[in-house]
Amino acid sequence: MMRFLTAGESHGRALTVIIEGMPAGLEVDEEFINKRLALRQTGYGRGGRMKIETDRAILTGGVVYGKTIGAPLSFNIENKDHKRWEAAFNDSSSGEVEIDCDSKISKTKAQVSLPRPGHADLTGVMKYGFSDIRPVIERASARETASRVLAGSLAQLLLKEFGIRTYSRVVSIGGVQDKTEYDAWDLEFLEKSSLRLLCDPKPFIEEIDEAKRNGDSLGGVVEVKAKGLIPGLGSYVHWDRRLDGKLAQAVMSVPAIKGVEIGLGFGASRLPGSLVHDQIGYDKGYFRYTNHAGGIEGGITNGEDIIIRAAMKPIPTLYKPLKTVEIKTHKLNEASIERSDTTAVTAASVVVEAMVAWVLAESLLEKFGGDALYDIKQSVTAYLKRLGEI
Ligand code: EPS
Repeated sequence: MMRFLTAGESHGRALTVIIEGMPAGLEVDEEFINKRLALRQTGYGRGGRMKIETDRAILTGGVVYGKTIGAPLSFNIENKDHKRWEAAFNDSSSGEVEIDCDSKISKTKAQVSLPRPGHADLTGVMKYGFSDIRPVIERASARETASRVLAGSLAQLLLKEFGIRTYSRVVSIGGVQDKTEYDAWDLEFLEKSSLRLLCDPKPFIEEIDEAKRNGDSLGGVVEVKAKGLIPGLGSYVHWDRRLDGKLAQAVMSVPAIKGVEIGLGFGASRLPGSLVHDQIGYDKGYFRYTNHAGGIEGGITNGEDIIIRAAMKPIPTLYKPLKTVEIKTHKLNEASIERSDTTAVTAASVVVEAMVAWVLAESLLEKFGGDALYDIKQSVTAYLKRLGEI
């Protein structure tokens, strides 16, 4: 079984990732991993923090001679901003210490007592019994998504060995939408786009600038595509083995994601069956004339591309704050302002792709599992022979 655990706070010393279940013999391409981490840091509309951090994977276990050895893999990602927060983390006065932030709020106490609507601030304080929101912010922060991209990049390296590749793009930010169809992706254009868009970014940049001027924030929609799928990953035999269900859970677990669609998604509910279901053809293997199902039928990959979209809500920190209640006095007030991004939809596209890659790698190992990459390749070859695909 594959799984990964993450630890670490947004301004703590480092993030830690432990990845279990990777077969032995996989080449760990650190340059690729670091490229994915760097990609997550991009995107017009991010705040000051990304100028401080340069996320890099520090390998601490599980690799010998550049390859996995079947043991857990472990990595750290340094938080450069920790320097500024070290005193607060060691502070026994629980948040009275001042932090020198390089943002609009120059000196601030670590302590936070005005929960931001839409954030984990209030639910976290209630659940864990804190008298200060700081401990909640630190772990609930989307900084943790750097760890997910790291784990996802290992999954991508494994998938590549089987010819399976994942891609991601931004579909909309706020009210501005890219109308490009999923089968018209220009990957070269996409890789050069600062917002991970397939179209002209100008209206998107204007939308972000306006939100920033208004002290507001923006959400959006991202889309992930996986190509080269082996038919037969996932299963219909039990609810927790359905691949669409697993993907939805993994994608929904990304902070701020509020909706997930596969293939036509909600659109399928508005059309008759004759326009929804993908007709079947055969040419040295089965294929579908369309891909409205988004590559999954009966909870199982059918070999077509997986298409999955996720809707991200706007970031809860607003420079023009919403109403809230102070947690000690219960007096009405305005929510706290933490340094934040106007939008992070571009980053979310990379994170969602990482989670999709993770679930696909997990499903691949579930079907063809083995301790060594060589054994898994043998199983896949035998299976594809049985299907008549090789
Ligand atoms: C985040 C707040 C900001 C973001 C952060 C997520 O960080 P800070 O509080 O240090 O300004 O930049 O995102 C990251 C650090 C990251 O790596 O993506 C939050 O509250 O979720």
